[in-house]
Amino acid sequence: MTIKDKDNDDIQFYDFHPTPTDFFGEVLDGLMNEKKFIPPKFFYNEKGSKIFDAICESPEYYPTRTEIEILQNNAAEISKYIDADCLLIEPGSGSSQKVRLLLDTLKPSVYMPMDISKDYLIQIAKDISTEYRWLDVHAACIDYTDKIKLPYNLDDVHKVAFFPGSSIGNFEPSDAIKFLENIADIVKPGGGILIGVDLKKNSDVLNAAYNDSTGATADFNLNLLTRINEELDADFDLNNFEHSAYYNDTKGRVEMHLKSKKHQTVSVADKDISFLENETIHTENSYKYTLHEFQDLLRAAGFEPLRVWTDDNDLFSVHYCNLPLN
Ligand code: AVJ
Repeated sequence: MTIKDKDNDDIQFYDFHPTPTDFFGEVLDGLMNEKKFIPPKFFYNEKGSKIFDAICESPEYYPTRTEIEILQNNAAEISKYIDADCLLIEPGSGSSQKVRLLLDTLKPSVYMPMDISKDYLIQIAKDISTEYRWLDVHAACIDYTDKIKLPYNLDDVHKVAFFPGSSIGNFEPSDAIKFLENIADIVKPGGGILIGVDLKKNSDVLNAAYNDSTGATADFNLNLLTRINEELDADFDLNNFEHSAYYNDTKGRVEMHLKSKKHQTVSVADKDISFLENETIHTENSYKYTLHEFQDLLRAAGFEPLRVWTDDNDLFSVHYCNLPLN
C-alpha cells in the first residue's frame, strides 16, 4: 500500500457561498399559510442534531442501525459496482459517519463531502483526512437543494454520489426526481449513485419509529418551537403543543405535526399567530417506498437500477444505480 505524502489533515476546500437560510422569513411564511407548516431542515440546530442522534439510539427507530448493518454486510459487493480511484461525492455529508463504513473497501481517490455548515464541514473533512492518510478530501460548502456544481471536472474519473439515511424521503416524490436529475448531471453518464431508502412496511412499525418510547422524537419535534422562541423572539408555550406523528397510508408517508392543545394565540416577533384547538403545524414528511416504486423513481431521473441490498426483515434498502452512457 502506498501512503500519499500529504500533511496529516490537508484538505482542499471549495466555498460556493450558499445563501444563508432565512429562518425568520420561512417560519413566518409557513405559519401564515392556510395550512401551517415549517420545513424540516430547521430541526437541525446544534441541539436538534444531538436529539436526532438520540432518536437513532432509540429501540424503535430502526432506519439508522439497519442501514449501517446493510452497508457493513455488503461493502465488498457494493465495491464491485464502484471503481477504486473514483470520486465519491456526498451531498449533505453532516458528520460523514456512514461513509466511513465504505472507505477502506471502496478505496476512492477523492472523497468530496458537501454541506451547508462551513465550519463543521471543514472540521469533519480534516478528521477524515487525518484518519485516511491515502485519501484526498475535497470539501465543498454548498446547499444541496440548489443546483450542485463540481468545483472542477474530471471527465475520465468514475463519479459516484452517496446519499444515505433516507434523506430522499423528505422530498415530495416530484422533487426527489428533480434532485436525482441534479445528481445525474454531476456524475455524468457512466457515473452512479448509492442511495439509502426506507421501505414501506406494517404501519405499526412505522408509527412506533416516529413515536419512540424514549420520547426523543417528541423532543426533536418540539425543539423546533424552542428554537423559534430563542432565535425569533416568539412565545410558544411548549405545554400547549404536542408531538403528533403517524403513517398516512394514502400518501405513503409518515407525517409529523405539532398539535395545538387548545385555542391560543402565539406571537412571533411582531406577528400574532392564532391556533384553533387541534390545529397543527406540519413539520415533516418522510416518504416510504417499495423497492419497485423507488426503482421507478430512479428510472424517471434517468438512472438504471443495478442492484439493491436489504436487511433480513426488509425494513430498509440501499440501491446502486448507474447513469447509462447513452
Ligand atoms: C433524517 C429525514 C431520514 O425521516 O426518518 C427521524 C428524520 N424525523 N425521526 C426520517 C426523522 C423523525 C429522518 N430523516
